Amino acid sequence: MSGIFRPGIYRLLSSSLQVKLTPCRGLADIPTTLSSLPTIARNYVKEKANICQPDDVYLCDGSEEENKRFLEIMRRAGIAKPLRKMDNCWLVRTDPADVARVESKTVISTSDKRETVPVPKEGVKGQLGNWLSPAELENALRDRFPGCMEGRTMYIIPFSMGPVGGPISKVGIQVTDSPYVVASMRIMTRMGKDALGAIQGDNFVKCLHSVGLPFSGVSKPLVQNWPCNPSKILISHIPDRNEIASFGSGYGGNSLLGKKCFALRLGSILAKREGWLAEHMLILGITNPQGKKKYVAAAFPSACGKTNLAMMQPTLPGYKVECVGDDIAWMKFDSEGVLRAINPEAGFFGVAPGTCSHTNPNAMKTIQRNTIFTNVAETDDGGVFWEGLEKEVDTSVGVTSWKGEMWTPYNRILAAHPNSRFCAPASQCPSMDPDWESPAGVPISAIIFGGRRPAGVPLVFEANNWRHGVFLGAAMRSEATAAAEHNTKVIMHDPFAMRPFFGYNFADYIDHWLSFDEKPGLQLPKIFHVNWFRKGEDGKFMWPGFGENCRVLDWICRRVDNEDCAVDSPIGRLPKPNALNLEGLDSPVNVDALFSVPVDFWLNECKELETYFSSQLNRDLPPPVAEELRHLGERLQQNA
Ligand code: GTP
Ligand code: SPV
Ligand code: MN
Repeated sequence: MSGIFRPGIYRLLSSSLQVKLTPCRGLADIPTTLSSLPTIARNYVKEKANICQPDDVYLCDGSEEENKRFLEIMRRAGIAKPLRKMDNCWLVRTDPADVARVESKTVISTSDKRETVPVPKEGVKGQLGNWLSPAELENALRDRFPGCMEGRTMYIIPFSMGPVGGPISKVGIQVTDSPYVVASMRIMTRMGKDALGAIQGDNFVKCLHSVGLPFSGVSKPLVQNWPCNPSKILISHIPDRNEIASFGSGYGGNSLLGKKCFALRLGSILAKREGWLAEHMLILGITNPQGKKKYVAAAFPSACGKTNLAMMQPTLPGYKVECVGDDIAWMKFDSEGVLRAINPEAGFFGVAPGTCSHTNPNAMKTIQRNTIFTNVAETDDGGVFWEGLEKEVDTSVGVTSWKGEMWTPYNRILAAHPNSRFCAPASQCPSMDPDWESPAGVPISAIIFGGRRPAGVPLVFEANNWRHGVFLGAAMRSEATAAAEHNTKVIMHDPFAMRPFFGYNFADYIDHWLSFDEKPGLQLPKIFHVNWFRKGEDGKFMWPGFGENCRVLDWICRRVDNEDCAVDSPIGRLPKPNALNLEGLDSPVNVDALFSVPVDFWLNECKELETYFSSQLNRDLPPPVAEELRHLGERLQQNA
């Protein structure tokens, strides 16, 4: 490939591999060496530097001191602003054209298309991932990366997903030209020297990222000082080479490549190959007043409540909820047949709006220091603000919106972008589980699926068995949110909360989940479905949610212990009357309405699922799922 690109920068190819950083970039006189990189890693970095033509190359050690320098560089460049009211907290505002994941520009490239996406019915556009042929991808990369880092520094980030050296953990190297990405990766992953020590041979995932705007290519002023190249965004995955290449966006899931790209898309492929699960799930531990503790994992689509549930402060007296992870779970059955889960991340990249001391006190405590805020509003006294903080922030001091406009409670503009985020170290969360960094993971007793369903779907129900539970995952639907580029309020299919994150053909993914049913000796977790978002005729949520969700977790744990507190319904097992502990609720809930299973609604849901499966998966649909759908229809007919 090298012949295609401009010749490499000589310093990189010099025998000593000493790279001196240019003073104008702010890292004056700090020599860095690539010789500590193992050969394959070094060759990868050299190859990418050759292509991208950065001014400098800098290998990150992950130290506190280094981090300070990066933040200072960003401050001087006007990319990040210190929030003086808080402790080492920073505000970053992006170009409004770069505020969320871009699913339409996210692709996976394999030689066999069917390996990556199901074949939809003729004339139907597939919604389960975007495939690109290797030749098309090569053209797309060649059109973007050559020279793209001109005038910038290329940072090399060795990182580990999961505790360094753990049996379930994996390592990666990300090269990027964004100091924002470096500072964020330092929070979200175990980054630096230790991770570098775990890189051997080609055991690492290769991640290339560029904001896609060479210095000399900047012809007009940057919007909010945020370099990006929205019209050329491409987030690509090459499973056969364990490679990721992302161009044009600096935002979250597009640029922090350890997260969705590695831990979910490539992760799910590795998981399938090696017999484990890489899922878009939170992990939490719940202890009841008798001191009995259980861990559960829950998959909700983006911006549907994972972080809030993971950090919840239970309202029921005597209960304790502790957080292992808020977004991603890597889970493996151990030699005893117990499903063990780790959180591969080290930080939270959480939705800011809606977060407040009432809904998520643990998050509020977590984000008071060492936190990077993106696209939130700023108060004149150096604090942060967003929708949901009206009662606890003094806005009379003046508020500047995420776009830099003057905000007042009356001028009808948004203070924060709906997908604005905080990026904070997990270790700062007061409710972290003592075992959250246990390399072997925590034992999972229940798996929960859920989504935003304004109508028809009860607060909680239990799957009849593993196979039915897999069907529930495949049948997940949810109102769209601001986490990606979709219009809100549309009810979208989001199977397993993984629709944007499947690394391979969804039909094979279902088969993988089903396969655990046939393996002897596994202690399969019970599977549940929850919905915090059912609305009444008044348009208001029927369930108070947040800390009150512990009542649902309590019922789930009692079912795991086989307590006789459930009753059959056509869609699965519902709590028996009075089985859900509602004692001490602030205001009464309409239990009948919250748990009703309207037959017409569900018959319609069956029809919708039938259309979805047959149009999207067509002949790839695993027969057990088709059968579960048929059985659901039959049970509903018997109740009609
Ligand atoms: P990603 O980080 O995008 O994966 O999102 P997430 O699944 O972690 O969602 P998060 O917990 O950040 O919640 C998203 C939004 O839903 C926030 O505005 C929350 O305030 C709101 N939310 C979370 N839990 C509940 C709940 O139990 N009830 C209600 N009504 N809203 C909730
Ligand atoms: C999600 O969208 O599910 C997120 C945020 O967790 S991002 O990191 O941008 O993907
Ligand atoms: Mn998420």
